[in-house]
Amino acid sequence: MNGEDMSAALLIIDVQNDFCEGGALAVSGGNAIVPLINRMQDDFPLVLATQDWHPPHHSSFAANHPGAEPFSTTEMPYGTQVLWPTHCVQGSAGAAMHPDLAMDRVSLIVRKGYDPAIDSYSAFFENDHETTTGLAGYLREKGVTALTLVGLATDFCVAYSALDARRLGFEATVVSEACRAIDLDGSLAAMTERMHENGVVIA
Ligand code: VGL
Ligand code: ZN
Repeated sequence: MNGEDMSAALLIIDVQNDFCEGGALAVSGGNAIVPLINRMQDDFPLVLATQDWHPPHHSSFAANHPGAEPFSTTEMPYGTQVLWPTHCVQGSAGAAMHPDLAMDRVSLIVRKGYDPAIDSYSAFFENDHETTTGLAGYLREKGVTALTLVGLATDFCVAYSALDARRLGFEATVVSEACRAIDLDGSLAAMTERMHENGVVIA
């Protein structure tokens, strides 16, 4: 890849301790993608990351809905919401990036999910699909037109970010060997189909 060309960026999604082995919402094989993501960074002039970053009283946590089991769903004003185990609490060890993830070349970390009332899977919009994180403006000002997405989890934050990237007019490629899925009730197949339908390249 041309080192002068800033049009391609690598977007590393939520490679945080809570999504890796031993974490509160561990994604099977999450650790295994870290060396691959570290190597991939060399191929991109711009590297960005997201960090799931919830207050303790976040409404996506089952623990904040008396009687609700983790991985059940509830209706929120913005639609159906999965109730997750408590994870990625602001400032906790679980919310930190995986210690082996190379961060030196990461120029921007987008934190998301900090509004207690709304979850945010996508790097671009919260789950109301309206409240922006500001990432699209950053990428446009940098002249980025094509995004490569890697990280956790394929069927949630990676997929929603890739779909929003397409909706905003960016090219989007998801490198599946550098991602791992939660796969809740067929979510991986469903989100893979949605990504295909919307022009996300799955490599
Ligand atoms: C994620 C569930 C809850 C993700 C974040 O990073 O895919 N999934 N919060
Ligand atoms: Zn979360």
